[in-house]
Amino acid sequence: MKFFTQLPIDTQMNIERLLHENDLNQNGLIEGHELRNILNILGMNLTEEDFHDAMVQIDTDNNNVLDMEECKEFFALCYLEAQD
Ligand SMILES: [Ca+2]
Ligand SMILES: [Ca+2]
Repeated sequence: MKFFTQLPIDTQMNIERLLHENDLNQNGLIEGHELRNILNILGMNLTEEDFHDAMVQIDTDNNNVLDMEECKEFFALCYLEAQD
């Protein structure tokens, strides 16, 4: 959680809400189609190739599932990069 905890608390809450609202089957994991929804909401329209790269980048423990912690870190990094 090295990036996520650097965010303002309201931004942390926004990211958590976004993830939970888009965890459509409420299994605590973000599947590919759920990630697509989130990226669309954020206005990030990635190509298939970039989308695949993002999924690989998010899955930091390489177990082929994206959990909430991994997704929080990814979106925190996106947010922090957008601030520069
Ligand atoms: Ca899910
Ligand atoms: Ca994972």
